[in-house]
Amino acid sequence: MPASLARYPASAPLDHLADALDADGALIVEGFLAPERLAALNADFDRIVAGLAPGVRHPTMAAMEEFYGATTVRFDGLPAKSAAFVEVMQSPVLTGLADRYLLPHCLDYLFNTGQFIEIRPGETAQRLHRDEDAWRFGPLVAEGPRAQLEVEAMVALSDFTAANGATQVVPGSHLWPADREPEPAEILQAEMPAGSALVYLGSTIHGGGANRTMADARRGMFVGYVVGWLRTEENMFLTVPLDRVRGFPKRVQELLGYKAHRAIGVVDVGDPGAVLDR
Ligand SMILES: O=C(O)CCC(=O)C(=O)O
Ligand SMILES: [Fe+2]
Repeated sequence: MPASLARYPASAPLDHLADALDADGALIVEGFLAPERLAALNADFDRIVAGLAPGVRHPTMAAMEEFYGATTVRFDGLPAKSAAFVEVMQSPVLTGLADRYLLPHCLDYLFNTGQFIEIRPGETAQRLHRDEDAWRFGPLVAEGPRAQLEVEAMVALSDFTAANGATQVVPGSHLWPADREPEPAEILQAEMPAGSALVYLGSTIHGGGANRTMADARRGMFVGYVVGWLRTEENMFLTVPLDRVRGFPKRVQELLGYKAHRAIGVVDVGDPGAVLDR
């Protein structure tokens, strides 16, 4: 296991990023956001976060409420809330990696969820997990080596430090059997400056860190893609109003679900994109 996560500039060849992801299941892309885009995202989100309380506002079950944190502010629907976010969704680094890891297993992938995640002082460490476990329902999904389902990034919108809740990651865990638990020495933290991104696979063990500071909120943004035959975690059809979708580039419309995966996701047994012309 490496003592630290591999770090590459956003301009690095995709092959180098993929080599690191193959080996460790995670890496840090430095300078993922240009400074102007980082500032635009923070300005868009500042307006929203000011009016939101921490914790889950409409819980579905106690386990998820605990998972999402008591002093963490989270919201989704980001494509409708920030034009800069719509640009991030089309990032050549993330879509290039999604092409590489997901297209072998599907006709096209979908945008799974975008989440603003601000871990505030006093938050405890999130349970370590694999994001792809969202789709693991007992015997329905086999254990062991399997197709990659997700490519994801946790983008730092503020500096991520060990003390303020930088994401915990277990390099190499994307290759482990499902029941292997990490030893404390196998868990690293993705410390990185604002604008950098932790890129990882759906099979990599990770979790939000504890915020042990008095006043330093850790602000991150989750951006993830999933094979097109799974139901997305975020219900994009409800979080992004149709009128906003109509104004997006065609590729973004497709990523939000306005494209059929063969017989899945159809409208009137045909192309769901047709509803955008109505
Ligand atoms: O906030 C973080 O650093 C990670 C959050 C996470 O892994 C999740 O909510 O699934
Ligand atoms: Fe996660």
